[in-house]
Amino acid sequence: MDEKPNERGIHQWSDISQFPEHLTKYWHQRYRIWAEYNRGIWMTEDAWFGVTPEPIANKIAAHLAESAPKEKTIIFDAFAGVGGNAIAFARSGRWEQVFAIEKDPKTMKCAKHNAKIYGVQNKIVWSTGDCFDILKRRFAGNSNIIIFASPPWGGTEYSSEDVFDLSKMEPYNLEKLYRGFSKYTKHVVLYLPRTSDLNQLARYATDGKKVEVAHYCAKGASKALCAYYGDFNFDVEEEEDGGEVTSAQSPECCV
Ligand code: MGP
Repeated sequence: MDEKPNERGIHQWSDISQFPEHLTKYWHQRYRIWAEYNRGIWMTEDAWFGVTPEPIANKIAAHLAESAPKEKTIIFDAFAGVGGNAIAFARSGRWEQVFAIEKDPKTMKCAKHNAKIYGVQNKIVWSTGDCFDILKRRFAGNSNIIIFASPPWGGTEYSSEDVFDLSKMEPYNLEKLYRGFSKYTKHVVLYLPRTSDLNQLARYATDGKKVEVAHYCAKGASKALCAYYGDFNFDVEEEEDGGEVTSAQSPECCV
């Protein structure tokens, strides 16, 4: 795709010599992050560590497609970033509507462009703004929605502690996220650090219900986890897809 970004802060890096040095490790992962990277993916600097790598985004989309109650037809990606998850949701074909919300207009431009590369730009409803405001304006009283959120974790320092304290996550901690989203639906999926404190996650389980936590792994190591709140049915047989992404549920956090 030939379209070039013409705005400061939006990049289409095609050569390591122009690439920010502090992000070099992500340059080497670029084809694992975007299989179609060479077709002209647009990125911001921060997007390199926040975007969900494509095989993981596809795996999460497949899990959601299989496990969400059939009557739920709308998926709301609260922090769409440069589009990784929303593109995967749209490509899964499971949803009548995929909403992608992003606060930063430049990041949003990247997401729309990247969705065009994957042929799904028109299958996504895009909104630039604060996800909590948009939920309030458009989704009060809507019962068909599943909320997926891959929030900022406060930068790349999240792995400096053995256990990540979700009460300290910036700018939105677990309390703010869960309380903010659960006003609209009990089906809330959070993409969080692999080292997240599972006891903190378990505190938000509704009485007598489990919280399913799945680790999403690449090359044998967890990259991140998803906490699934609500009635997701994971009792279905998982198909072996032969890919390099695996997931493992963590029964120890079920309550
Ligand atoms: P990472 O820890 O920055 O890189 O991100 P890496 O190389 O996988 O880790 P290392 O320890 O093996 O060197 C791992 C994954 O976490 C990324 O691919 C993103 O999907 C996710 N991720 C990282 N950060 C800092 C964020 C964030 O702030 N928000 C979200 N939603 N995801 C993040």
